[in-house]
Formats: sequence, C-alpha cells, structure tokens
Amino acid sequence: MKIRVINPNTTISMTEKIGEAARKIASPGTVIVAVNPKSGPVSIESHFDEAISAVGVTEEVRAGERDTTDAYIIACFGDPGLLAARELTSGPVIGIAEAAFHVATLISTRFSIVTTLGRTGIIAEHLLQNYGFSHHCRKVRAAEIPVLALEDDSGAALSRIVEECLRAKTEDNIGSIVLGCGGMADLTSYIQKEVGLPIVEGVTAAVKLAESLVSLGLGTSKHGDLASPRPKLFNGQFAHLSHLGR
Ligand code: 2AL
Repeated sequence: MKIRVINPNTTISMTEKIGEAARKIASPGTVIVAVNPKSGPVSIESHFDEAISAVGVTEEVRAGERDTTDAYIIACFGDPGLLAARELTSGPVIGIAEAAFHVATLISTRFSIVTTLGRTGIIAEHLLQNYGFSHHCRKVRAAEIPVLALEDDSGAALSRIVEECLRAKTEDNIGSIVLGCGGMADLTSYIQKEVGLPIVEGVTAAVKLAESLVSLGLGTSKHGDLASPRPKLFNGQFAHLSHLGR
C-alpha cells in the first residue's frame, strides 16, 4: 500500500524527518511517500500560516491522486485542509492531531498536549472541540519553542519539551501525553523514557491508523459533504482548478 505523508510546511529537512519516522513504524510492504508543498510557509504557527498551507495540502492530495495513493496523512498538528483534502480523494485522509487524540483515548482517560508555541494552543483547542475530544484533554501546554527550533540539533528544544512533559505528568492528573508538532516525530521514544508516561505522536499514530483503514477496505465516504467538490469556475491564480471534478 502507498501512503502519502504530506508535511504542510515547506521545510524539506522536516519532511525527511517525518518520512523517516513514518517508514520506521510502517508495516513491510507499505510505501511511504513524504512530500511538502512547493509554496508556503517554512513553519506553521499561526492561523495565517495554516490558511496558506491548506492550499498546498490540497495540491499535494491532487498530485497523490495522479500517483495511485491508498491513503494520506496531513503531518501538521493543526490538521490544515483536512476536510478539503477528504473531498479530493476516496482514500482515507488522516490528520496527525486527530490520529493522536483517538489513540491517546484508547490508552488513557485523560491526556495533555505539549506543543511548540503558546500561540498555537488555540488551534489545538479548536480541534479538540471540533473532534469532540475536549473532555479528554486536561491541558494544552507549550514548550515555547518555534517549530524550526526542532530542526536544530543542539538538544535545547528537546530539553524544553521533556521539561514541559514532566510538568504535565506531575500537575495534570493524566495518563498520557500527546506531542503537538509533526517536527517532534523522531523524539517520541526518548521523551517516553525520560518522562515515564505513554507518549502519543501523531505521525506514527496516523500511519498505523491509515494502514488499518486501508486493510479494512475503508476510505473517505463520497456520500454527502465529503463528495468531490462541485465543478465551478475559479478565477485568477486558481483558474487551473476550474477543471476539478470534470
Ligand atoms: C506545526 C506542525 O506540526 N508543523 C508546523 O509547521 N507547525 N504545529 C505546531 N503546533 O507546532
């Protein structure tokens, strides 16, 4: 099976790291295609970044459809463009925040999230509300590191994340912690050892969920709101989308 893992930001080193984490957890026979949009922000840490990156996500799903893809993963913790992406394919599309929330509730009754910058916390809160997980999440915490600090090998970002996870463990009355950034995909086992709690990371969780859905023969329903978008005229820089659905 072929899974297209879309890093919605345009930092190639992060795409490679996410792809590596996905390949490590994938079953033999699963091919991971890790990609990022050609255009857009190098990191996603605001509503504006998210809005721009969502367009890139839809472009990458359209490219995946030309490349016989079985499932898609949106590897940014805001799950940008998730529902739009689902309209463009009959394969499953899984956001890493969504995947991590589901998995965390299967192994614990309450979890906290440790994300990058405090200002992105509201994005996670909106997702928790939209997906119906608010009452499972005790607290959205931030290590107060910019996303691109995860690309620097000094270990400073990792120390901050571990520190915040330990605080969550002692203060939040939780059973597990969800890591709140795709760029943390390679840190899970180290953090789990340091913190001594189950650490749920969305990229790896999403790979296993995507494999399960494909094995079950389940894809995005084309009945109702996730059917292909209605064909219509697009103007300006999006004129090429006027062919969509035809
Ligand atoms: C993210 C993420 O996962 N990738 C990115 O660029 N921004 N979200 C986050 N809260 O750090």
